[in-house]
Amino acid sequence: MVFGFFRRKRRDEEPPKGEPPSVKELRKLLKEGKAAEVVKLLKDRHRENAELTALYFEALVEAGKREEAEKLLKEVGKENLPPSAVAKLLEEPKEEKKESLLEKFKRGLRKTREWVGLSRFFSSKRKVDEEFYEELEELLIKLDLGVDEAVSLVEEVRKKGLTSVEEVKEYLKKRFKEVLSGCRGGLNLSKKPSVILFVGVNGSGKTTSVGKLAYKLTKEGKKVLVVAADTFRAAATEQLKVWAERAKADFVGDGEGADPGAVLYRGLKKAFEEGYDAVLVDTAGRLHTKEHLLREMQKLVKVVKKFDPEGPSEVLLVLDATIGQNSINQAKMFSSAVDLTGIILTKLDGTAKGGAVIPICKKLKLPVKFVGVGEGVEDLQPFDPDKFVEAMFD
Ligand SMILES: Nc1nc2c(ncn2[C@@H]2O[C@H](COP(=O)(O)OP(=O)(O)OP(=O)(O)O)[C@@H](O)[C@H]2O)c(=O)[nH]1
Ligand SMILES: [Mg+2]
Repeated sequence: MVFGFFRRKRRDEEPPKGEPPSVKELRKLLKEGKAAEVVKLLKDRHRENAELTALYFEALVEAGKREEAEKLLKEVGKENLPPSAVAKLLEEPKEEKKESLLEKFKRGLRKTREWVGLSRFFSSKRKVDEEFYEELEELLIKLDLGVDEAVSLVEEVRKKGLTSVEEVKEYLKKRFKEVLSGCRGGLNLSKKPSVILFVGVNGSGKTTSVGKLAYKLTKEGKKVLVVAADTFRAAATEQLKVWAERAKADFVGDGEGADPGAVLYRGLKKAFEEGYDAVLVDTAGRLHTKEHLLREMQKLVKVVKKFDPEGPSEVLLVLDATIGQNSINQAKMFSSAVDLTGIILTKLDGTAKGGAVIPICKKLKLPVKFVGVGEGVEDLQPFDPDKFVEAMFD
């Protein structure tokens, strides 16, 4: 009843029916931060005249109703809308909607879950019999766990004599978490500046990962320099520059055909003289030959050693998760030339081979420092084995 009273009281305060709030009143509401209310009030009225349309647009932007604001912008054109509100709409990063780490992994591993049918398999009410074990083995192979690994894991489960599907699921989760916990590892940023080289074959996601990491670090308040030591591919420098701008990081690059060692030298000189916290170095993914590429990486490490005799703080191998277990060969190739300190596994969102993390982790014995779960600036996430496994199954 009390509720009814207040409702009635509020209604009494509103302007009498038939007299909609004036532009002045609506502006006042907007100023008071009641954008959502203005949106409601103008929902059916904003086409009446240009002033109301402009006001409605402002309210949509303020209320964070991006999609509707974008639609209106397209419909009426920016010349008919308040420039400050248009600027605000265009400026705001699209992915403001905050996702938790688990949600990000879940989104990233959607294909792994759906294509491989993990959640379907484990949610079914079925008996744990021979047929079940056979299917489980197939499933694990599809996950790109590797045939040997899949067979031995199923053997292990069989020996446990588990009787329900739920128990098997929990057992596998536990085992996956155990394996992956050995690959946990944070970024080493103990030096000032910490020099981080990104290496990997072409298309694996180096440049994108440099950009995302730069964004993450500048957001944490760090002074970040991005260096374009991929001078082989046309447009590589330009691509990285765009990322650096997006990340609000400083940038050093000379463009196509420059000597990558010289670019890196210039970048490091600046970073050591001007007190940067981190230097992120993008490198080429393809040169004339594989030998040439590996020698190039060695040269870059030597340049870093001129500034820091201990060498780079991190040499991160960027691997494309869609190639699954094949990445193990790539890792062997790069580690024959330089000392890798960790892995960034990209494109987890685009693959059903999310399970490949397990053999990669087991065989390479390198920490997985980050995983890429999309092309957005915030789609690089620290690798959390427990959350990762949960996201894989649920
Ligand atoms: N879906 C998805 N796409 C990604 C991810 N990371 C990178 N990409 C895409 O993969 C493509 C290649 O990424 P780049 O960062 O240019 O790869 P690179 O290793 O720098 O390639 P090169 O410069 O040719 O050696 C781009 O289209 C990226 O947008 C990710 O985590 N998820
Ligand atoms: Mg690149």
